[in-house]
Amino acid sequence: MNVHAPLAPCKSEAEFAIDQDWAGYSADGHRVWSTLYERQCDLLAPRACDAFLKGLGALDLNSGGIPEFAAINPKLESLTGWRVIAVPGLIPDAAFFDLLAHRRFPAARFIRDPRALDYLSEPDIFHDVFGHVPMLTDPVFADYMQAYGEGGLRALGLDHLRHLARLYWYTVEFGLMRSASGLKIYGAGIASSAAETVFALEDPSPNRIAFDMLRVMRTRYRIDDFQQSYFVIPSLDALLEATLQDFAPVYATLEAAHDLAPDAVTPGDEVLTRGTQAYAGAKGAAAQ
Ligand code: HBI
Ligand code: FE
Repeated sequence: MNVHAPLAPCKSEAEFAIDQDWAGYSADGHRVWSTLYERQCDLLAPRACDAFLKGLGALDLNSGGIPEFAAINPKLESLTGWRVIAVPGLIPDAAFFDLLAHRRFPAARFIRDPRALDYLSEPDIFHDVFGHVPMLTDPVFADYMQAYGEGGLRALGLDHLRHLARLYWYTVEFGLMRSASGLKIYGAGIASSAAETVFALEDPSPNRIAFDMLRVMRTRYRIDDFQQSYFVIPSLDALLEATLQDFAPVYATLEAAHDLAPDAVTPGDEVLTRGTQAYAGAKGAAAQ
């Protein structure tokens, strides 16, 4: 990818991009960002992967509270050709995949309420920008995200969207990675959550299982609480390589394979940690 090539026009950007309206943020909104930013930087320093920390250092995401996309995009584009665009909220899958395929990351522009720092009904700008954008400065992950978008566009016509969504969920959102100093975080859903940053690495409750493309695509996920299983990649290169394979045989196998529950452990798994599921059990009991 020649990062200096002009970005191809993208119809979904024309259709869904809105103005970030940075001048419209309140002092409270900027304060919420800075509070979340400082808390997560402390928690992630020993827990995030090198690519995330390097990306955070390369981008100035807290100079005056909420970052202005027009101010961070030149640096991001110079590193990997990616840019962040403001969108009204969750957009249709086809548009989402089209944006990723053109190295445009769609981000919400609203920030959460100061009275609900730890609860989100849908991704806000802190999740989308602090959680996702630092990894987009890494050339290998940047290629993975574009390959994911291209794969998503192909999957749309093949009725395999739910499998692609699981791949996104268990890597881009909730992925863990091996490192010389233990497991590290690269998933945005973890990196933007104070409690899950600690839970994902240190709590005995969840399973931690070596990443396998087919296994991840068969595994259902929770959207309303901490994950019951986390999948661990050996490296970003390995993740990219897994995505550049021909998916046809994977899809053929998926046709004949039944889905797996979020807490499942199967005989073929390389289990790093077999979780107690105590957290989910206690929550489940409480939910009755
Ligand atoms: N839209 N803005 C936005 N952000 C997302 O993360 C997003 C989306 N639409 C669809 C979507 N994610 C999911 O279907 C992905 O798992 C594919
Ligand atoms: Fe996200």
